[in-house]
Amino acid sequence: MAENSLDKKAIASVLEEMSLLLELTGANPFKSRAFANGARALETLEEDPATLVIENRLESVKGIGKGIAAAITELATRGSFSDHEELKASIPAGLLEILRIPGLGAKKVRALWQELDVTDLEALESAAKESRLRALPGFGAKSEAKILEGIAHRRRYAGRVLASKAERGAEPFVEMLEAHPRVRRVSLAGSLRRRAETVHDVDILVAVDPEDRPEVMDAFTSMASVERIRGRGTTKGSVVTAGGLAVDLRAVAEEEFPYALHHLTGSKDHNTALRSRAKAMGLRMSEWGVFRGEERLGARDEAEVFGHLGLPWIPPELREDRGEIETADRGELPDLLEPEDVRGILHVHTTGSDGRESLGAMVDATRRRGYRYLGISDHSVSAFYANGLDADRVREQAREIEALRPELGDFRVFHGIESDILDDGSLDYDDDLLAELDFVIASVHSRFSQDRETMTERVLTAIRHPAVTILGHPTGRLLLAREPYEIDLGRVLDEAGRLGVAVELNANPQRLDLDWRSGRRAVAAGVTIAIGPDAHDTEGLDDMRFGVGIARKGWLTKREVLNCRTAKQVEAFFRRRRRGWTPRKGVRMRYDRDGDPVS
Ligand code: DGT
Ligand code: CA
Ligand code: ZN
Repeated sequence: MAENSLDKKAIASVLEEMSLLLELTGANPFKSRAFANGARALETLEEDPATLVIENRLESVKGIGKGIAAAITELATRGSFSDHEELKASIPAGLLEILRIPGLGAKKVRALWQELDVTDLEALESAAKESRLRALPGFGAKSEAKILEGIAHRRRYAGRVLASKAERGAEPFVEMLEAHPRVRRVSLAGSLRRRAETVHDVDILVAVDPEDRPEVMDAFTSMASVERIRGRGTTKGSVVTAGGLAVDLRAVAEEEFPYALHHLTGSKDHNTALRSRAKAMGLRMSEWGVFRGEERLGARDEAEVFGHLGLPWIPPELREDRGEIETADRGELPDLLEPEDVRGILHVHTTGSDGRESLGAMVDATRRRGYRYLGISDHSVSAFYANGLDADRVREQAREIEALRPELGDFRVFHGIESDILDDGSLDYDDDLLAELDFVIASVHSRFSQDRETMTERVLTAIRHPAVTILGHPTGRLLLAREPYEIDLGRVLDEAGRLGVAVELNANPQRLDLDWRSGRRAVAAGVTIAIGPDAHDTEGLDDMRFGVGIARKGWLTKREVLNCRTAKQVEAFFRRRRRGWTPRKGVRMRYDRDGDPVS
């Protein structure tokens, strides 16, 4: 098959969209339904559609007729379907956005479009606010309110993507530009360079001589992943990739590069703060330079830009106007942790629970990446949806780890568990079993909607259990999908600091929880941070770098991060927490703030 062929899921989603587009344009309903049926048929198909194409068996599948078979063939071989592309180009792009608002199907969106000329979210919003929607059949005051709510919700998330996704999308562009003979310098800028957790678009800056810019812009806009060109001049290009990612390119002269890079990296608030500083020093700062009167002060790199303002270079992660300029001025910027400072990994899952790879495979992959130790933490028994381990299987896993030991040399495997925090804050096993483990990550995986006081007490109770060494993903957020649960995080951090319980910075790109905004608060509370990939396969181990990025953004140094320590130090950290604790057999205890059991 061609290299840009699509898989089953991707083909099904094009068919699904085709069905919607047809309905939107008011085409024959049978035709639209045929595509919807085709999508459903594919979803339940056990075989790879590519095989069916090769063997010419598509039409023998129930729900796939001649026309749909042709569409699937085109998608499976070329990676696109011309009718779909034409149809999509023929309607306002905003209609597909509107379709994502809950309660608005193709029929209603078509009415909005045809009757009220509503073709994007802004127009929809004003029409709803001005009570103009209720003139249409099927719309009323209630649906107007619901639509406004839907728009607000989408706005909160819309147009933003996970940094991990943006990074993947940006990579081919940066690589191409780095290899391009006319490009003198390249850098990512914007929120991606600042290592934000979600980004609106990708900003890339290049230094290119004026006469070479058209050629570089051509190369940029004709990249394979570009689906749409939003704008194209000689100094600025803007495209959208097939994955829906917006990528902007700015071209400047080499001598402007350091200033442009600083400007384009932002954040806007940081830039504004820095400009006021310049002003107070009798200078003027813009994206083109720092000026004393008419004179432009040259700079070869960003360090010299900051130098003109009497400051050391401030790492991009910190440029959020959260005190970095004052701290830099005092010469007290933290020595941010580096990826190489991380010595080991805590928090991975295996096929024991819901992981996709065996314990042995996870150990091997961790060693091969140069780490010195690994902490296994499968799900606990209450997490039935994740195939959590019962007590017998925990002990079986302990024996499995024991059996690996002879081959490990000085690589350490810590045996832990990710224990659910139950409704009342108790853990998921009896105390004697917890005591057999090297470490325990306690995490909330259920009842997210408890009120703030209940949730806070629940988590405080959990971390007061002497077996608990790490509090997992402390706010439970899923970026762009689920808000954090209500919790008094400050109180939790203070208690974790007092107890010597580490707090996780979950490095999974959809979590990145602890939020970087809480990093300095955690340090002030004396909390140790454990950066954990929460890996469910070996590839997931590579998510560590997102965790490191957020740790840096949270002003953390290697001193505060548990897994920057040696295996021996980590072991001592685990042990210290349990000192003076006498676990009792066959009981599940809760503990008060003094560490005394409560029943
Ligand atoms: P994003 O794209 O929303 O994830 O966040 P950024 O920070 O990448 O924002 P973007 O792409 O709109 O602009 C890139 C940088 O350009 C931004 O971080 C700072 C600079 N910038 C943009 N607009 C302004 C402005 O109005 N004033 C100042 N001082 N800087 C700006
Ligand atoms: Ca941006
Ligand atoms: Zn978890």
